[in-house]
Amino acid sequence: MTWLVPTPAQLRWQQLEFGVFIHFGINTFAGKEWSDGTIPASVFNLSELDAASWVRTAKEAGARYFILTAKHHDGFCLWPTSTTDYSVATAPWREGKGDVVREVADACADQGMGLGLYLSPWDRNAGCYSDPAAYDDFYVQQLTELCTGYGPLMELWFDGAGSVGREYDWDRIIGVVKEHQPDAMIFNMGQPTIRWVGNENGLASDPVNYVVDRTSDTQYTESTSGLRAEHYLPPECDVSLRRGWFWHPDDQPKSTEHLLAIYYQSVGMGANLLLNLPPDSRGLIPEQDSARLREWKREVDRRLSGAVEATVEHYDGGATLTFPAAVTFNHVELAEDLGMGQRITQHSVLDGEGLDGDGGGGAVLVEGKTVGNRRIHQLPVVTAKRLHVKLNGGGRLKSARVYTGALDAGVPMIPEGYEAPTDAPD
Ligand code: FUL
Repeated sequence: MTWLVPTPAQLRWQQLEFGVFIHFGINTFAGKEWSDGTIPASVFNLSELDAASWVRTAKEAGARYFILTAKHHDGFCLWPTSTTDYSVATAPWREGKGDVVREVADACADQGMGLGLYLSPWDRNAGCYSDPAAYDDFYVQQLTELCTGYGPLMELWFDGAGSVGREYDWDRIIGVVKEHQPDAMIFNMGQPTIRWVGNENGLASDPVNYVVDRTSDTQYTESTSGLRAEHYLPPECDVSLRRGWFWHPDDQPKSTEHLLAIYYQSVGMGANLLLNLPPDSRGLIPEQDSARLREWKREVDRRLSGAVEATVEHYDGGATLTFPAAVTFNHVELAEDLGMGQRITQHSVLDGEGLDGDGGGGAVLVEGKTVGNRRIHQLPVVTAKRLHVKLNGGGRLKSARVYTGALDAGVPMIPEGYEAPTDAPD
C-alpha cells in the first residue's frame, strides 16, 4: 500500500493550527451578510480603520495566520483593482486613495504574521459574471493583482457559496497561484491543497481524515465535488466569533465556554481553526470581542499548562509512555508522525501501571480515532507514571505529553441547538 504524504508546505500549514479570518467590506456598513452588488461604494466611509490593531488582536489570541476577504460575493474590492470601479478607489475612505489589502499586508509583515486572501469566485456586481469566459479573464486579473502586489501569501480562500453548478477555468486560475505564490495553500476549490471541514460551526468530527477523494462545497446546499483520486487535504474549521461573518450592531460574541469547546473540536482534533473576527463600521474590532478573545486565550493557556513530556517507546500495535515520575493530569496530548502519511485509525490510552507489576493497570482512560497533527483529550483527573497507547493502522506517535496545570477545568459544552445558519443569508 502506498500512503499519501503531506507536502512540506501542507505540514507547515497544519502546524500553524490557528488562523484569524476577517470579514470586512461593503456589508459591514449595511448590516448585510450577502449583499447583491448594488450598495454604492459611497457607504464605505470610516474614520478609524486600524489594520495593525486587527493583526495585533489576532496575534494576542495566538493566531499564526490571518485571512482577509479581499472581495466577498458582492464584488466590492478592498484594493484599488484595475478590473472594476466597485472598490475602495471610488469610496470616500481616504479620499479614494486607500487600500485595505495593503494596510493588512503591511501590518502582517511588520508583526510576522502569515497573510492569506479570500477572493470570492461568485461576484454579484461584475457585469461580465454571466459570460464565463469574460469573467474568467476578469477573475484571473484580480487574482494576479493580489498574488503579485502584496508580498508572500500563505493561503488563497476559494469559497464555493453561490457557485454550485458554475464551471470556472480552474486550470488557469490555479496557474496564477502556482506561478506567483507556489507555497500558498489552496482552499477547497480548483486544485485544493486543504479542504473545508464541511460546516461553519468550527467543528471537526472524529475521524478527521486527511486523505479524501471529495470535498463539500458550501453550507447552503448538499453539493460536493469529486477529486478524481484521493488527495492529502487536511481540513480547516471556519467559524465566526459572532453569529454573523460580517459585523452587525446587535450581534454578540460567542461565550468563552463555546469557544473552548470549538478549540477542543478543531485544533484538539487535528484540524486547523480559522476564527472570524468582524471589524465594525469604525474599522475596529469591538472591545467586547477582543476581551472575549483574551479570556478564551487565557483559559486555553491555563488548561494546556504544566506540560510533562513522555518518553515514547513503540512496540507492535502501540507505544508505552513513561514520565519522569508519577504525574497527576487531566489532559493527554498525542501527535502522529505525519511524515509517513496519516495512518492511525484508532487509539486507546490505558493506564500503564499494571505493567510495573502492581496489578492495577490496564483501564482505558480515553480513546478515539484520529491522532493526526495534535489530539488533545480532556479526561477525569488521574495519576500515573506510565501510560499505554494502543494504535491501530500502523502509524507512530511523534510525541506525547500530559498537562497538569488546570485540574479543576470543567468540560466545555456547545450551547444547545447552536448551529450556524444554513439558509442563504441576506
Ligand atoms: C460562506 C459565505 O457565503 C459566507 O458569507 C462566509 O464568507 C463564509 C466564510 O463562507 O460560504
